[in-house]
Amino acid sequence: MAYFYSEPSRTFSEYLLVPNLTTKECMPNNVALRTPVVKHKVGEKPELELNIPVASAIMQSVSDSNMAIGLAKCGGISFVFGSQSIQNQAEMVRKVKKYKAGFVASDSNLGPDNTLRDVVNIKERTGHSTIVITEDGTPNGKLLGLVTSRDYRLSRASLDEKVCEFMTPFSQLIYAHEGISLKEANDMIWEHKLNCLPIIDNNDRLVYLVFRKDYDSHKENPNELLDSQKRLVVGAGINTRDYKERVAALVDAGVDLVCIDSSDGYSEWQAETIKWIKDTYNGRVKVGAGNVVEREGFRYLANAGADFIKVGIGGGSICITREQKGIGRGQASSLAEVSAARDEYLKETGIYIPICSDGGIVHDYHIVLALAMGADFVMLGRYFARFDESPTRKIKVGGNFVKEYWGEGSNRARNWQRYDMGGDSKLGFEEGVDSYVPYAGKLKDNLDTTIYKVKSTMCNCGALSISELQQKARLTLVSATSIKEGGAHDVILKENELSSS
Ligand code: RVP
Repeated sequence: MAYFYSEPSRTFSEYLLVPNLTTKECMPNNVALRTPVVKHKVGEKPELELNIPVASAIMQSVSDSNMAIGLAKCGGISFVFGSQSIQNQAEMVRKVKKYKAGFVASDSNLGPDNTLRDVVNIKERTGHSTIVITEDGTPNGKLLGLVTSRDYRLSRASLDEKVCEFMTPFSQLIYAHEGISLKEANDMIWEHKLNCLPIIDNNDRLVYLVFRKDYDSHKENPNELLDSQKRLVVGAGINTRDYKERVAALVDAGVDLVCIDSSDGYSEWQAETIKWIKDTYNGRVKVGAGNVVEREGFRYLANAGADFIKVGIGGGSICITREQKGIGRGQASSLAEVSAARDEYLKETGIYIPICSDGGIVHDYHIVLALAMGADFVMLGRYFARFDESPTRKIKVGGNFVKEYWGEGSNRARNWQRYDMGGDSKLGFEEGVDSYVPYAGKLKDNLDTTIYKVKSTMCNCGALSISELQQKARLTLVSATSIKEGGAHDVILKENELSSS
């Protein structure tokens, strides 16, 4: 006879945290959110940790190199989407690893024979007023000069004037050679009163630019997640089909860890993939697996050697797996069972395997609930899709700006490997939708507020770290009536009054 769970499947919005004593040192500034990402022996330092407990989803509409750079600067990690060619994905990873805080690849480049008209156009397109002039007009061509707004007067000059006639030529430029540290570059910027310092190689080819304002922005990101060589940390999604070639290319590009991306991870395909990665790279390449929603799935992937395990089936905002296939489980019930299984495994083996709560985070407080329920970090798609840094188009719909956001199981992404059951190489039916999310601006501005809220709630719970929260948290189920009580109620909201008048 089929097994029936005695408890209903529960999700985040059905729970609240009950405060504990807030001691005087429980202030948001004192809360540390550093959290492990990979398994480790108890008492030992994990090889990889995050500075804030958030990851961006392995999705075309969320995690490209731009998002990965933005999120790593804030202390989290992106998993660059795997539903693209191996070469493109490796290129995205390489771009993140090459990114040096403060050192930027020039995106406004022209050749000496371009005209002032081209300068005006490029300035309009990129919004940048420093234009690099290279022999072939590429970002890494031989440096011939710079054009800034101080080099021309639009009211007097002809738009047909050639760049080589008014640029500041190489002979008059202050520049530096590759290998210079950010601090040294910054000293030169101050000493020579520059706005921009070009960095060139031994053949006078442009490598990077360092801007005065970028050095300041570096200081604004004290949580930056860096590897031992001070490069940003980045992850990548893989599948259980082409993993041999894909992992090799990603490792070559410098990826810090990979994660098998699947809607249902309790499978022999995943165990085989993990084993191959562990054997081939002598355990050096870290691999996450999932997704699972209960104890057996967790134990299966733990025994297979997974470094972290993702939890959640069918809870994603764009996910229709539950409707299409009738599989899944409420995210809170899944997390409660999997974190209990993790603790059981820890007791038996002395090894801690981090778990990641993936999908269904709607409100910021859901993040604290997920952590309190045992997650070490959370993965978010919808949340990050709303920001400038996500790879999708920003458009105006009904007078409001929105960004596109589509599921990996939608016809748009056609990521059949994620839903692979070992048959034909195609997406048999849709498990995701194509949608819009409200545009929300810059990642950092939003994430700063979210993290501040997370820390504040932790203070209410008397916890200064995630592990303390997990030990101390007291969770209560809420009735439908008390959920209503939690929002503004029995008042006339001024916003509504104004908008309807
Ligand atoms: P959300 O943050 O609620 O938007 O959920 C994101 C998660 O949804 C992803 O990390 C992934 O696990 C899942 N997903 C991605 N595509 C689809 C789908 O098409 N069904 N689901």
